[in-house]
Amino acid sequence: MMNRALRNAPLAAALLLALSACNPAPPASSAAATAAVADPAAASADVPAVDDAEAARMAEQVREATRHAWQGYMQYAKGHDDLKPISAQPRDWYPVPLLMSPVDALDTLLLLGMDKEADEARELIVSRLSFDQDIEVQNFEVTIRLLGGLLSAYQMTDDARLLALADDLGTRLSPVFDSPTGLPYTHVNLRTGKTRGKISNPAETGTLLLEFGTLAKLTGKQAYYDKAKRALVETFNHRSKIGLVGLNIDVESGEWTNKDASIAGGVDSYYEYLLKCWKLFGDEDCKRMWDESIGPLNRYLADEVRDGELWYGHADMDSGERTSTTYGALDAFMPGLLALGGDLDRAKRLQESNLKMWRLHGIEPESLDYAAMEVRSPGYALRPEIIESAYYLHHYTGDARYRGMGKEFFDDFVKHTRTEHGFSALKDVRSKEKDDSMESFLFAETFKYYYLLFAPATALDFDGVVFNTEAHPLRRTW
Ligand code: DMJ
Repeated sequence: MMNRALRNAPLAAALLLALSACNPAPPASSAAATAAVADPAAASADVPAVDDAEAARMAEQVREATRHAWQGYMQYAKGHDDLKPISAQPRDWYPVPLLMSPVDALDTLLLLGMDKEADEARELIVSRLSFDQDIEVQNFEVTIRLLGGLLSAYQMTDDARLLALADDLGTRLSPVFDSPTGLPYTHVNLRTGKTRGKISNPAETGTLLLEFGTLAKLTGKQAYYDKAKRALVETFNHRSKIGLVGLNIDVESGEWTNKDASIAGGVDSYYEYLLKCWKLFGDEDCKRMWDESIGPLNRYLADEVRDGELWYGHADMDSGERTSTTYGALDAFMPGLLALGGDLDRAKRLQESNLKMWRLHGIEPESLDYAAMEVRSPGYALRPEIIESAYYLHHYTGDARYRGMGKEFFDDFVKHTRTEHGFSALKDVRSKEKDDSMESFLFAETFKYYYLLFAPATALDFDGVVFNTEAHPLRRTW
């Protein structure tokens, strides 16, 4: 299938330029795997067969689904943050909407070649979005969704208004870094700069450098990079003697208030950014921190059950003792990160566990006890991580098995979550009872990763970009 974005969008043209200088050389094993591409026709028998023609049909189905959700948003929630997909009502995070869905969606609409919808999103953003608001926002979510989305959309369109919005937002968020440790407070008032929230977590303190660093490079304001890097380094510096971080940390004292170590929500993207900040900026400190962190993760959190099934559970950050055998939809990003880091063996094995988790009820739960194979938290929030991992593995191995998994995931996803006006989260994956929620990461991530999994490799210059944790591709132009 010809991707219209390749012909039309300035972004796509830019992405297709030779950007191989963007990333430091990939780890040897992933480079080797890329070269030794498996037979693309040889999908395993237990997942649907997806040849190139079927992949093209799937990519088209993803575009249709994206259009369906976008039209629902435009008809019933235009100018607000999100659409409630059952009641067809808008939902806002704060007293003033910050256009979460349009900002999260814009680069996806461009990549999918949906030019009319992309124009609608961009017009909403430039005409209605203002950060001069007397509202207190969560730094982490606003950074990964809005700052990340504005920056990637700017790089794709060259529309200077998007960079100006990003710069204004970066300035208004920056007071969060003014803590005694340099670890950011969780919330800030966009107009007054007043901060709040001293109990944070590694994901919130350590998932900022891709966005603030890119903003620094594009504006020449180095302070953005330095503040966010200090937050990442301080998170790393507070690791335990055995090299793990916990779940909650006091940003004023630097004391851990919850010592649960895992790759789950609250921690997940901290590890992601250690590796990706090296990939995007070539920052050797990030590489060193990643290299020192992945060993402890594999030593203390990786777990094998039954006949060699690989999972990642929870452990005490000081002793390394196992504290629980839970894993869920958020943890499912880990195969993708392992693949990006060059560990294809663990990546492949963990993605098989992801598939097993999905198949337990025909769609994945928020949390599962993998030892007992019992659901612990039954919701499904339309999350993207399991598809993200399939995409990375397909990229690095060329194995059609990962497109087969993707087809199974997508077919189940549509069957259980599609509504008249969009796609709804599930309250319970066992009963498939729907929840009236459609988070903006459906646009930013879930549809984007589905599309990229099925589209030709030329749809995006994978080696020329680094995805932030909200799947906004950031391109090294410096
Ligand atoms: C997204 O906002 C980001 O991927 C974040 O890192 C984790 N949660 C959601 C998607 O599940």
